[in-house]
Amino acid sequence: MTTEHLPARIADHPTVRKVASRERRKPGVIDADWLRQVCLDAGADDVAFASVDNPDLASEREHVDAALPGTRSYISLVVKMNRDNVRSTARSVANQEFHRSGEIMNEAAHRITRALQDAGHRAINPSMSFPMEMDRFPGRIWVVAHKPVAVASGLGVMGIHRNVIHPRFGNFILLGTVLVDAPVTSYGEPLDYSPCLECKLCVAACPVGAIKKNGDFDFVACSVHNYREFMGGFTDWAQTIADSEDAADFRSRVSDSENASMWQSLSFKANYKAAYCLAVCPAGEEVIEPYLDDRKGFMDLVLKPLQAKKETLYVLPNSAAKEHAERRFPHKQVKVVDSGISGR
Ligand code: B12
Ligand code: SF4
Repeated sequence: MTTEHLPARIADHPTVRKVASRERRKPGVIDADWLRQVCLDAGADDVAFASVDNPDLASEREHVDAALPGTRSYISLVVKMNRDNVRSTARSVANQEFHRSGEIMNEAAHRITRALQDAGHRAINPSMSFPMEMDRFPGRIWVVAHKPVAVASGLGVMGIHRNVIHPRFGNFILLGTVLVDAPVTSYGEPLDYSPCLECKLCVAACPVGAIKKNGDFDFVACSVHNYREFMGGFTDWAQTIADSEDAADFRSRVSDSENASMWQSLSFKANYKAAYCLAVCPAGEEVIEPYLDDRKGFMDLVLKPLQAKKETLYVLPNSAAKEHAERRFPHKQVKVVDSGISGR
């Protein structure tokens, strides 16, 4: 490296002299086999790549280019979850599984980004889920949508419940995406079939009817219940404090258990109220056998305990979710709440 064009003060600096004297690496196209091994060694259970020029991912481009100007490739990552943890009626068990698998994903993505940086590339690892860009809330708060990237890379297809189903691991996966500034020698192709069996167990399991038989998804119903202790639900809880006349009035509106649960979400990590759609899904080569052997037995073991669980379901007033919850699950308490989001 020549330093004649630099001012003497910079050219003579010890760092500059050291760097100028060493051989310069010019990072180019990334070898797909090398990168795949880096990702597996970092803790991913599967990986595939997509180009930013992929037309299926056109809607992601402006977002990833804002986060990492000059993004050329997506590295799509899969981390497996332990199935029976996700299926458990003990919410703490299932939530611990989501949180721990998410940490594994974030750690793997961080290691991959470091390996790419050490190889001379610019790369970032947006989070698996939270933290997100809350200054944009309630708009698009995520930096990159992991699902369409995974689908375009060939790691799976979205089932009726709109989660990506991996052909082997089923839907017991979390997704991640690393963005990098270079092309990769080969990119994945979408699968030529969907692992979804269209069995509709996810439709039967969702306590607030968010998943429709035709594949429509009522994301407001899902987020009002499942995300009760996240953004909008937290705001509604805070509003209830503000609206209460005194402690007795507040405690008549919010139970001790609900307050303790909110404390737990704020102190540890936010708790999902359900994820039953993932829990019951029998799709995927590693998952399907018990369902094929005995479909009724599978439902008794996996679907029925979640349907039978006594719990509180959170719904908006006059919503389809309220009607569904009261009709299908009369043994569950249905609580009408505010979305905590202006205009909704
Ligand atoms: C926003 C979001 C949600 C929202 C909306 C879900 C959705 N379908 O988009 C809510 C809060 C409801 C949600 C719930 C859950 N999520 Co989520 N979620 C995301 C997030 C941040 C972006 C999703 C996305 O790409 N949406 C856009 C497009 C691609 O999704 P879509 O299905 O095609 O379209 C829907 C949305 O656009 C939605 N919609 C339309 N307008 C708007 C506006 C706003 C403001 C919102 C929020 C949504 C929304 O309605 C469309 C119709 O279905 C990703 C993390 C990430 N950074 O990618 C995780 C992610 C999709 N979630 C995940 C999981 C696991 C869940 C839950 C199981 C959480 C839990 N543990 O209980 C549930 C499952 C609900 C379900 N059946 O989909 C995983 C899915 C893994 C997989 N196998 O595919 C992801 C990829 C996180 C991860 N890193 O693994 N999630
Ligand atoms: S539960 Fe059945 S219908 Fe729902 S996504 Fe899984 S395989 Fe498809």
